[in-house]
Amino acid sequence: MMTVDLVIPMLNEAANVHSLFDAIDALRQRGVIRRAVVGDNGSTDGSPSLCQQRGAIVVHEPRRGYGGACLKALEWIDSQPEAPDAIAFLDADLADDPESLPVLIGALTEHDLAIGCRPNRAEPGALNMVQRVGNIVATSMMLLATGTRYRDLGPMRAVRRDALRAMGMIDHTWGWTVEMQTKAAMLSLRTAQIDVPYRRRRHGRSKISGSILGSIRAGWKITTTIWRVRLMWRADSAGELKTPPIPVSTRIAESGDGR
Ligand SMILES: Nc1nc2c(ncn2[C@@H]2O[C@H](COP(=O)(O)OP(=O)(O)OP(=O)(O)O)[C@@H](O)[C@H]2O)c(=O)[nH]1
Ligand SMILES: [Mg+2]
Repeated sequence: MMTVDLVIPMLNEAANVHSLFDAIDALRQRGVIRRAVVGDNGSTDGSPSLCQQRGAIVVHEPRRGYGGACLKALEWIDSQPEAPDAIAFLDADLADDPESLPVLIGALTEHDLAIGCRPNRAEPGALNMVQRVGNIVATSMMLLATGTRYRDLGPMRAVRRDALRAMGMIDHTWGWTVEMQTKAAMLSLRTAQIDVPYRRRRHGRSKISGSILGSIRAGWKITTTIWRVRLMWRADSAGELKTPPIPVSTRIAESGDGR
């Protein structure tokens, strides 16, 4: 069985912490994940201490940004004696169902990366028009840049530790998910795209898609990250690139209640 650590980037999510950790505790008890590591960016609503009370490791990244918080959590994991076999990523707002994680993690027996894809099973309103169009634009760009056809940039995902190491992730911003996917394509990693349920956030404030400015900023970061990685990154750590990339497989998640 794989040892999996869960990384949760979080900013001011106090209203979601208890429900989130109820779900995480259930996963921990079933041995799906070993521990949760929260990457915080100076939340002011008490969410870090709530997470600690619920048994999470909380690391603080002073520089604001989604990717930076993930990197800080990964740095902590790397500093620990027993490295995990894989890392899972989950947003804190419960828009993704943590109960989908076992399916994503299970896919790592045959894949290096498993991405939770939202569009097919999103409840009405969970992905707004800007997000849906943005998804199409970003996945089209990744197709153009790498030859790999992705269906989503969903934040919930699981990746084998060795694959993540080969990617040498650096993005501190909303470019995090596309950096991972563009590099996965350039490394010809085995990637599973698995449909997962997705719902509107019920509590707390949106930091990206809820505002026009946030969406524009994220869109800019996503676009520039795809091309920067494609044009400037060399997959040195994994040896030479194989072309064309292997096809990305598509599977339908069996779990989740369709929320
Ligand atoms: N550490 C850290 N976490 C962040 C930051 N911005 C957002 N987050 C977290 O990243 C996740 C995604 O942010 P959301 O606000 O849900 O963004 P979104 O999914 O576009 O918006 P919703 O439609 O409201 O879900 C959540 O867990 C946030 O708490 C940040 O700057 N730093
Ligand atoms: Mg969200």
